[in-house]
Amino acid sequence: MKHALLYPRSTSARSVVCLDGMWDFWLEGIKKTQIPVPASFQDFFTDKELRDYTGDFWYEREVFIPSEWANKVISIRFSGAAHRAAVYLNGSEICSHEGGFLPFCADITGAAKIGEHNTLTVKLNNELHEYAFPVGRTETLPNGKKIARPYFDFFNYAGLQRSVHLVAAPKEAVTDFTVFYEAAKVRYKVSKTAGNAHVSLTVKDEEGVVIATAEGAEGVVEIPNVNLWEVNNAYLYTFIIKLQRGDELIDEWYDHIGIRTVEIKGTEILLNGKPIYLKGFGKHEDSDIAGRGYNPTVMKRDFELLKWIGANSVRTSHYPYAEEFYQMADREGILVIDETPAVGMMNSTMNFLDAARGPRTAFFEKETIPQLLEAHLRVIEDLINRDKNRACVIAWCLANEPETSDEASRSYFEQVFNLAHKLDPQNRPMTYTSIMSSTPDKCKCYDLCDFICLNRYYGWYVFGGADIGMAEMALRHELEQWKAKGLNKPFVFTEYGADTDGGMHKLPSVMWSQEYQCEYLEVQHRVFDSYDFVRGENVWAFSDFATGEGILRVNGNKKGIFTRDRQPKAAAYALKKRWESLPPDYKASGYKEECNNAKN
Ligand code: GCB
Repeated sequence: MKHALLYPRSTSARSVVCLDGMWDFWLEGIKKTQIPVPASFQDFFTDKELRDYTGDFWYEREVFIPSEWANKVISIRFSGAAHRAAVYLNGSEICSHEGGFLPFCADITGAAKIGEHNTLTVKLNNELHEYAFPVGRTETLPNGKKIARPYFDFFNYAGLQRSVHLVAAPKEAVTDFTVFYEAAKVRYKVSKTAGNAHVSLTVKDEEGVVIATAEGAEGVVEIPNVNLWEVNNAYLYTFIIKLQRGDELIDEWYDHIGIRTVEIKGTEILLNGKPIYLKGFGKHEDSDIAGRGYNPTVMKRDFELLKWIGANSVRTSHYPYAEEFYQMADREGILVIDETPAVGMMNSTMNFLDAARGPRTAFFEKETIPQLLEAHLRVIEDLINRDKNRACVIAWCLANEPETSDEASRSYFEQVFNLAHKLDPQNRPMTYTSIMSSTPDKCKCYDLCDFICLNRYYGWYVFGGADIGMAEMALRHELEQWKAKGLNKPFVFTEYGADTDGGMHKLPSVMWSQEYQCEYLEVQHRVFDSYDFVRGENVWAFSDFATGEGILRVNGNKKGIFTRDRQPKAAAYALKKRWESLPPDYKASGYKEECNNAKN
């Protein structure tokens, strides 16, 4: 059944049926209705109670299983069902799954009525816990209302937010495919179910011409005159894996794969051996009405905006995105820092504020930690397994803003990093994003990171508005402390930003005005530009997004450089100007020498 975890693709040996569309939907207290999949359930309804609903809810639809599938292994594949799911076919439970951001599948071969309609029911639950991701808790108020208290700053969207597929595959099937490379030499490994079928690999170029072949489940294919995958200039080969017995085709699956290397040397991030400077954003899967639902129209617009503004990178804050996002990043040549759903690892409903104030919450001393660690290791395995062949993925971000100032976080993260290093066949750089209270003197885990990612809000949560001059001093002071450590690693600002009302102008600036967002960014960039080891800037955030309600959020988080409907704020033009003027290898040692030579 593991074969169904591979991205669902129809071939001459496999059939895939997409189950997206209208499904029946109900929860306690509302009449059965229909809602679309994929989407979050919360933003369709006009009733506030429904939007904030916390607990179990159900999706159901009829699924026809064709009689031609009688000899196949039939699975249902969920690209993501948030936050936990139990799946039933014709009333019998066939599987359950914890976690909303990674795919899982269930074998329904035995339970399915072939050549008939079957009833597929999914019971979902969106409660938050301290032992599951994303971390939070669920409270029952004195008035009896159950409510989710996220320890993170995004709306607790849930539902069948990604596509659902039926997959019919042969009994002897490819279950996994892995590539790793030394430039043009591609090592590959095919895993399959039991059986004696012969494995072969064919590689086609973008014109569909076969340029290399290999035999056997494991080996090396040499790509002649390789077109490397580059930023904004992607090249994807098609790798076709076949299982054959004599002339009979048993199974076939393919993937589009870019060839590139990524490594860190000293303070440089190298792509294909050349230094790169990251320019881009932390993002959310978030749009009007669809919520966190996979939304190809919005995704397309986002990639166009990324290109327009001169960005080259995105962090998938704060969870793995839909698989189609990485496929598009692969095609467009956008670099991705791929993040696990490990967010909220601080005992607070406002960790972004506490980040600035730095209270100790002893999160890693909680009794829920062993169970949370288990969940963490599982998502790392599932994430790396899902995205390991994506050229766009240049690094793994193993957590967002954990309380690493706590001594107890050390042994936790040693285990997290060890597993991730062991699992990634391409040995990509690993990191986590560091919260403001994890200053160089307090952080217990930074040395585990191959590059250091700072989320910093000097000029917003601390020293905002009239105090912005102090913000520059404080940021410089912190960077001096990091410098004094002599880490010889790249630093990337993975978050910095200021909430901004897309309609507000004010001269002189005040916080929340578009002018202030521009001034804030100017200060940060002036500081980044004076430190050689700063090798990337990912602004928080790409666009405004939904959060829970509260006195710090005006209908969501407004730190977007674009509004929620993806129109530019004034800062977008300032960023475009800056990013288009920075050379791709900004700050590279070779680049500096060239500049000096040009001056002399
Ligand atoms: C952070 C969090 C992010 C928040 C952001 C903010 O540190 O990582 O999820 O949205 O700050 O705007 O406060």
